[in-house]
Amino acid sequence: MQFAVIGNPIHHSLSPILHNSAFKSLGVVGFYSRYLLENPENFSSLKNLHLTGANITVPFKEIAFKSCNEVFGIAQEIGAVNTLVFEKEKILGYNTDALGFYQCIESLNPKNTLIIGAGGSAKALACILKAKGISTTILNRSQSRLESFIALEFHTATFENFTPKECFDLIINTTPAGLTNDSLPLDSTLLVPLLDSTKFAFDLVYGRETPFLTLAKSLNIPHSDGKQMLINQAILAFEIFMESQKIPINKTILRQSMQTAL
Ligand code: DHK
Repeated sequence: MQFAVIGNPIHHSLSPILHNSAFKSLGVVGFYSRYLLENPENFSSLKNLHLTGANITVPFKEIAFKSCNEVFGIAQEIGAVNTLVFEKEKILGYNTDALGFYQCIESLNPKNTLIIGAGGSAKALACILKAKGISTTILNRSQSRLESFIALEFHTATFENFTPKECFDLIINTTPAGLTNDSLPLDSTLLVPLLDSTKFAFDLVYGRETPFLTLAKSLNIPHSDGKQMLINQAILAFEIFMESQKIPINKTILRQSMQTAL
């Protein structure tokens, strides 16, 4: 069985380490690699790779959604998938980012959250938070990207018109600010008071401390990067892959293996 994570760029992805470690620990014969897809128009050509399943990352989660014959669970509302199963005639789509994220913050029991950014990841987080009954506000630079959140009845604001009337239990940065540069996702005059009054700061970026997390740290706010979310979504995706092939697995071994792989 061959699997891959597909995106552009893709060289940074840690998914092969996670999944190949699970194959080894479970004694399942399978191999997971990275695949750089340069042109989104070639998305349908992925069928020719004869993969059993795949994970999809930036910027193809929405186009992957559209290429599916069937989409399951919360992915239907999100409009983006990160996990595909290739059947003979069909592509099945799932979103494990949403639950993978929620598992990270569940124990914090937040009543309200602020999401910075309005891309595909923000949508996944917003939808699962809503499904769990947690009030969520989306804050973004431009109005245009907020429209799909407004259609789903989220509270939204642009950086320009945001006047916070409440403290947020949890603030999440979903923008790539700090991934390839040293910028904050939001001007510090707005961000500092927001972070200073929150209970927890979460950044989806993993592998480096972003200025957003450095700021949270300097304000003594508990915080976390995106590493645990990456592990959680991979565990959930691996379970889907194995279920699709009717291969029973020991979930404790799977969890231990991925948890210690990075
Ligand atoms: C990144 C994501 O956002 C996930 O949705 C994919 C991946 C895997 C990565 O390998 O970086 O499933």
